[in-house]
Order: sequence, then C-alpha cells, then structure tokens
Amino acid sequence: MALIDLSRREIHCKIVYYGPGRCGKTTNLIYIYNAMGDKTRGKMLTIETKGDRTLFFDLLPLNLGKVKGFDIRIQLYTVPGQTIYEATRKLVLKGVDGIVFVADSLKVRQTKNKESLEDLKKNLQAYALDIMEIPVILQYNKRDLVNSPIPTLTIDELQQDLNQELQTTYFEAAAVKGIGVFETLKEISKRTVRYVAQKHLLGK
Ligand SMILES: Nc1nc2c(ncn2[C@@H]2O[C@H](COP(=O)(O)OP(=O)(O)OP(=O)(O)O)[C@@H](O)[C@H]2O)c(=O)[nH]1
Ligand SMILES: [Mg+2]
Repeated sequence: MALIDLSRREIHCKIVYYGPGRCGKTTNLIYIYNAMGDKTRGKMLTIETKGDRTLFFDLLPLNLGKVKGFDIRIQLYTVPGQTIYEATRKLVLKGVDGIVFVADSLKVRQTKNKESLEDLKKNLQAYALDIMEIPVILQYNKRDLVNSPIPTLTIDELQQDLNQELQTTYFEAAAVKGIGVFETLKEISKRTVRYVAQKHLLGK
C-alpha cells in the first residue's frame, strides 16, 4: 500500500514486475541494482531461489529523488512466474500501486504470457483493484532473440495477445543487456507516483 508521510515528506510506492516464469523479471531488477549507485538503491533482497527461479519474491528499494518537495521511495518486487506459485503471486501483489507486465517474446511462451495476464487480472480483482485503473505498462522482453534461429513473436502478435484491452504503453526490451530496462522503470515510476499522489493527496 502506498504510504504518504506528510511530516517527513515521503511518498512510498510499491511496483510489481509480473509475468510468466523465465520471462526476465528478476533480470530487470538485477540490471537496475547493478546500474544504480549506493545513494539511490537499497539492498536487493532475494527471498528463496532455486537456480535462477524465484520461489518467493525479489525486492529492490530505490530512492528516486524529489517530486514537489516529497522524497520518492519505490519498492520494486518480482513475483515467481511459475504456474504453481499462484498463492505467492497473490500475496506479493498486496498493496501494489503500479505494475510492469513482462512478456516473453519466445513463441513457445505465447500461451504462458496470456495465462499470466489473466492470472494478474484475477489476483488484482481479489484486492478490489481494476487492471484498467491501476498503472500498468507492458515490457516485451528478449527482443535480442528476434534475429536468432529461435522462433519469436512479432510486436503485432504481442500487442494482439496482451494489449487489446489495456491499450497501454509498451517497451521493447532485452533485459539481459539492459535494453529498455530504465525506459520501463522511468515510465512506470512516473505513472505510479502520479496515481498515488492523486489518490491519496488530492483524494481523486
Ligand atoms: N536472451 C535473453 N535472455 C533473457 C533476457 N532476459 C532474461 N533472460 C534470461 O531468461 C532466464 C530467466 O530470467 P529471470 O529474470 O530469472 O526470469 P524470471 O521472470 O525472474 O523467472 P521466475 O523467477 O521463474 O518467474 C535467465 O536465464 C535470463 O538470463 C533477455 O532479454 N534476452
Ligand atoms: Mg525471478
């Protein structure tokens, strides 16, 4: 849940990276962690992993400077994408203020992408949150594989599968190389802070 501390002039927001298993959520956080200085980032916390699979969640706190005199503190979380961890995904979403849905460009993951988006909608509903109201942006990851022999989805196919209803901003990314990672973070942070401020400060 967003927290606005008027006496300390701080705004705290929670952003969750959601998406199917192996789409690159943890890779986004690792890149951000490695690229940011100690003043900006807190300690990255990874709660349980098996190999490179997230079993519970990752958490990266960031201080993004000041907006209108308020210190902006953001917590980035990832969910475990593997289908069996449904209960954990729901738990991690509690109090979410903004979402990056990371989709995998691999053709073999087409169904998993769509299932994960449906799973997100359902889990948001359980907290009385509407995917059409909360800030959500899409990241089409692994675009570095487009010119490889591995079959990949086109942007049109990804848009058709995932962005028909949402009609939201998307970023092409290759998180493993850092491409599109900060563009995604910047946009979701901007939208989330605006959303939280409007909701909590202006009562809109
Ligand atoms: N080629 C390529 N590989 C990527 C990219 N992003 C991530 N990967 C690889 O995909 C694998 C899974 O990445 P993770 O970041 O662990 O995926 P995740 O979404 O956190 O997966 P779960 O924790 O199981 O939900 C790793 O081997 C990454 O190196 C990318 O942009 N391009
Ligand atoms: Mg992970």
